[in-house]
Amino acid sequence: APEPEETETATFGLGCFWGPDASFGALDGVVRTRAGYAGGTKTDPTYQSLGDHTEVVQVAFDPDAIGYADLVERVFRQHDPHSQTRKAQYQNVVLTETRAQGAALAEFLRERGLEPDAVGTRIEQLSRFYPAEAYHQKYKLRSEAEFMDAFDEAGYDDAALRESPAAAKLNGYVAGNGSGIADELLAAE
Ligand code: MHO
Repeated sequence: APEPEETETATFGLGCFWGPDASFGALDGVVRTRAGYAGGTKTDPTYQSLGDHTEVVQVAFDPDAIGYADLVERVFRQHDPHSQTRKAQYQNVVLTETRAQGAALAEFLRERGLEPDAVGTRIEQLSRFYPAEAYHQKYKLRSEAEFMDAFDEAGYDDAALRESPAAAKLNGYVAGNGSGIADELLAAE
């Protein structure tokens, strides 16, 4: 399928980033995913030295194919907004990147009767996103030697794999999130 000319990014944390990397990567309209760290103040966090940051996934999506509100819907289906974990690393967080995203999120919460002050979910503006180490990107896909060989043979390095729309879909697929891949493949036929 041809890549959309314009994508928008959305960033959120739902515990260990391996899972949402795969489940959101599988969605139709999600073009790319990046596992990373955000929401804290430490400069240049790493997995071993995370500081006050949270594991997050940043998805690049085609706004003509899937809306920010659809993504938010799924974020709130995948966690309980009435609880939160103590450890910053695994907190549920929505990090808005634009005023429009902030407004769409506020609208979603209002419709659900969720008072922003009463929900456990952190809701903040994204200040900076730090991509995680290569071995955390497309984590599930990395254990599939035959798929990884195919990317190697096609000349993909770690950064290319992280940014690859095909890798995002396959990562979702091998993790058991099938939906997006059939449509993508059929569209390419
Ligand atoms: N408990 C998980 C967390 C990994 S995730 C990148 C594990 O170590 O297998 O935080």
